[in-house]
Amino acid sequence: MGKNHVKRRDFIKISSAFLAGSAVASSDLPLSFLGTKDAQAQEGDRVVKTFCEMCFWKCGVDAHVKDGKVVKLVGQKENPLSNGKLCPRGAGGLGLLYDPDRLKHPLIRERVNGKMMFRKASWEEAMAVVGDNVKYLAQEYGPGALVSFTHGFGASFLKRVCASCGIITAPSYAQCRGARDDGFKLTYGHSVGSPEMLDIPNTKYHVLIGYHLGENMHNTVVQDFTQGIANGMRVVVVDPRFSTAAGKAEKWLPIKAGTDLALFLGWIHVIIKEELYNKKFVEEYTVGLDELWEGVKDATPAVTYARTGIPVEDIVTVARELGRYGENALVNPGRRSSWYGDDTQRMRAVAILNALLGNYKTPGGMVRYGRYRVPSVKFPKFRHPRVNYRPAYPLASKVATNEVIAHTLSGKPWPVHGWMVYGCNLISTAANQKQTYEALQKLKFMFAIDVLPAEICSYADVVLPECTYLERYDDLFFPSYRTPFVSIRQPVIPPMFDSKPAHEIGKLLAEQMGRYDLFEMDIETYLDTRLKKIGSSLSEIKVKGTITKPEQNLYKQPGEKLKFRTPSGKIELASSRMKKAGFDAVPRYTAHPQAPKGFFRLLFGRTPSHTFARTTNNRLLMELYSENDIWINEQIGKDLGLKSGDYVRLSNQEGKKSTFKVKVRLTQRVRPEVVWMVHGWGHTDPNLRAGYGKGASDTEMLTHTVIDPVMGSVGTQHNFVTFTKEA
Ligand SMILES: Nc1nc2c(c(=O)[nH]1)N[C@H]1C(S)=C(S)[C@@H](COP(=O)(O)OP(=O)(O)OC[C@H]3O[C@@H](n4cnc5c(=O)[nH]c(N)nc54)[C@H](O)[C@@H]3O)O[C@H]1N2
Ligand SMILES: Nc1nc2c(c(=O)[nH]1)N[C@H]1C(S)=C(S)[C@@H](COP(=O)(O)OP(=O)(O)OC[C@H]3O[C@@H](n4cnc5c(=O)[nH]c(N)nc54)[C@H](O)[C@@H]3O)O[C@H]1N2
Ligand code: SF4
Ligand SMILES: [Mo]
Repeated sequence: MGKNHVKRRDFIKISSAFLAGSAVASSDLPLSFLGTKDAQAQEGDRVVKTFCEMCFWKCGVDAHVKDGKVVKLVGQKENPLSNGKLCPRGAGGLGLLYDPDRLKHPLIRERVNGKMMFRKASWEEAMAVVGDNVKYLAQEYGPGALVSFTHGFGASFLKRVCASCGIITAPSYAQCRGARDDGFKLTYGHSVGSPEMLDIPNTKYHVLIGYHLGENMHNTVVQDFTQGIANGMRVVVVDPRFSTAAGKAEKWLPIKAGTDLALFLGWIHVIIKEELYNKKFVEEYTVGLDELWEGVKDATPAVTYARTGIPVEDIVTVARELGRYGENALVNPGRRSSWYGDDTQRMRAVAILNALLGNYKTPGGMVRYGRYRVPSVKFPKFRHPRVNYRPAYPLASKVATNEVIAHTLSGKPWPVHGWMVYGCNLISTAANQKQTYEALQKLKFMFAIDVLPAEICSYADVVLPECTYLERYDDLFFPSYRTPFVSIRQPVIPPMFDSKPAHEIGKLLAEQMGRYDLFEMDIETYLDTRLKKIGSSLSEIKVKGTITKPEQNLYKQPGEKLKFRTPSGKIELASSRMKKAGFDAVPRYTAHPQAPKGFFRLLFGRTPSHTFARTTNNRLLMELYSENDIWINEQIGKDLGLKSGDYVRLSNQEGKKSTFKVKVRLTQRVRPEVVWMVHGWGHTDPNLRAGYGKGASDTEMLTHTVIDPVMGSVGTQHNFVTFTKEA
C-alpha cells in the first residue's frame, strides 16, 4: 500500500471546526438576488463576464462585483444561451459562492484513538496521499483499478491525467439522456445533442412526453418554448402529472405511467394506416417501413387505449394532427430518458415518429447545429493504458455509472479498487444506494473533489475543495448551437479559503504522476493560445465574454441530399444494428409491472429553482423552495385520511423507509396510481447545515432498478411507495 494509505471508510461528519468561522455568514448573503432583472451596472460595480455552472447548460453571466464582493449575477446579453436572462438557479449562484458550509481546506481521513476523523491538511500533504494511492493502484492492479466519476466542466483538466487511470464515467449518461442519445443514433446515426438540435421557436404542433419544460429550467429551451407559444405553436403534453408545460397545452394526455411505448406504437399505427406520413421523405430517406408496419399493425387505437388509458379519440386526433402538420410538427425527444428499462426502444419509437413526419432540417423540426471550432492545443503524449473491457451492453456508447459501481463490488470483469469522484454526488445520483454504500466500503482508496461537503465527501479518504465556478478559469465553451459561439469562464473573484480550481488540481495530480510536462502551459497561456487560433485572444474574450458567429441556416436547401451515418445510410425505422445485436429491429411493447395493492409508483422531476441535490443547501434558492413535497392524488389522499400539509414517511415495496418526513400535497394534478416529488432533497449529511433533513430523498426509495439491455440505462421508475403519517 502507498505509504500514506488510509483504511476503510465509515461516514465521517466533517468536523464543524472545518466549517464554522467562515469568512461569510449566511446573513451576509445578498437576499435581493432575485431583483436582478435590471442588467444595468450600478455605480461602482465592476462587471466580469463568465458562464454559469448552477446546472450544466452554461448560460453566459455578467457578474457584478462591488468592494470585492459579488453582488449580483445577471444574464449576459451577448451569449446565445442566456440572451440576457438567467433562470432562478443562475441568479442564485451567490448562494453557492457564499455558502457558509463550503469545503475550505483539503481533508485527510485518519484514525485517531480508533476513531475515524478528518484532519485539515495542506494541498501538498493531501496530494501526496492521492498520488501515492493512484500510483499504487496502477502498479498493483493495472489499468482500470482507479475509475473516475465526473460531472462538470472542470473535469476536462482532470481527464488529461485521469484517462491514464482507466475508465471515466458520468451520471449524465445512463442516469440521464444516454438512452435518448443512443436510441436516436441507432435510428438517425447521430444524437439529438445538448443543447438539443430542435427548432422549437418554429414548431407548429409540439408533443412533449414527460419532458417538463418550465420545471425543467434549461434556460434557452424555456425561452424557445415561450417563443414557440408566442408564434402560435400548439402543444400536447403526455404526462401522468399535470406539469407546468401541461398548463400551456391544448391537450393534456394523462397517460398510465410506463406505457408511453404503447402510445407511440399506436400513433405510428394510425399514421401508417391512414397514410399520414411524409411519403416522399420516407421513401427517399428511410428503410424498414414494411417491417415497422408488421410491428405496429396490431397496435390499434382500441388496443392502445387499453394499454395507456388514453381515449381512442385523443390517440387518433393527435396522430392526425401530427400527420397534418408533418414537417412542422415535433415529437420532442425530451432529455432524461432513464425511466423503465426499455428506454432505448422507447426513444427509438420517438425517433421513428419524427422520421415518419419528415421533419428533418425543416422549420420547427429536428435540425443540425454546427459549432465554432476552436482548435485544441497539443499536449505532450500521454499513453493511456487500456482496460481490457467490453461494455456489458452491446450498443452502449459510454460506460454506465451504475455498471462501474457494480463492477467495483463484484471485482468483475476487472478489479476496481479506487474512485476519483469529481462533481457528482453518487449517493443522491445513483439509484440502488445499498450497492453504492457497499462498493464504497470495498474500495481501497477514494478521493472526492467538490465545492460542498456533499454526502459522497464524507466517505472519501481525501477531500479536495474546488473553488466555485465564480472563482476560476475553465476551458473554453463552444457547443454546437444555432448561433455558434465561444464563451469564457474566468474568475470573478479569487478563490476563497484554501480552495483551488480543477486546472490546478489536475496539475498537482500530474506532478504526482511525474508528468510535470502535462500542465507546463499555465491556464491563461493555454486559453490565449487556443483563442489565437481563431484570431481572438484571452484579453479580447475576457472583455466580450462571448464571441459569436452569425446564425446558421438550419433548414434543408433545395436540391440538398441528406446523409445519415447508419449502416444503410438512411434513417432506420427497422434498425440493422439492433437486429444484429439480437434485439427487436422494431420497438415492441411489453407491459410493465403495476403497483402492488396499497402502493403508488414513485415518479420524480425538477422544480424551477433547484438543480438536483447541488442547490438544496443554497440558502438563497431555499427561500424560493425550501423542501420538496409529495404529490398525491386528492381522492386517494382523502381515502388514506391525509390532507395537504400533513407529513408522512415513505416506505417502498422492499420496506425501505425514508430517513426524513415529507410534506403531503393533495392535488388533482397526478393520476391516482402515481405520486411525484422533486429530486435531490433529504440531505443526510449534517455538514450541509441548510439542507440537512429538508424534505425526503427520492433516490433512497429507488432500491429496484431495471437496466436497459441495449445500453445500460438505469430504469428507476419501477419503485412503489406507501405512507405512514407522522405525528
Ligand atoms: N433519483 C434520481 N437520480 C438522478 C436523477 C433524478 O431525477 N432522480 N437525475 C439524473 C440526471 S438527469 C443527472 S444529469 C444526474 C446528475 O448527477 P450529479 O451531477 O451527480 O448531481 P448533483 O446531485 O447535482 O451532484 C453534483 C455535485 O457536484 C458538486 N459541485 C457543484 N459545483 C461544483 C464545482 O464547480 N466543482 C466541483 N468539483 N463540484 C461541484 C455538488 O456540490 C454536488 O455534490 O443525476 C441523475 N440521477
Ligand atoms: N430546474 C431544473 N431544471 C433542470 C434540471 C434541474 O436539476 N433543475 N436538470 C436538467 C437535466 S440534466 C435534465 S436531464 C432534465 C430532466 O428533465 P426532463 O427530461 O424534463 O425530466 P424527466 O425526469 O424525464 O421528466 C419528468 C416528467 O416526466 C413525467 N413522467 C414520469 N413518468 C412518466 C411516464 O411514464 N410517462 C410520461 N409520459 N411522463 C412521465 C413526470 O411527471 C415529470 O413531469 O432537466 C434539466 N433541467
Ligand atoms: S439554465 Fe439556469 S442554472 Fe443552468 S446554466 Fe443557465 S442560468 Fe445557470
Ligand atoms: Mo440530466
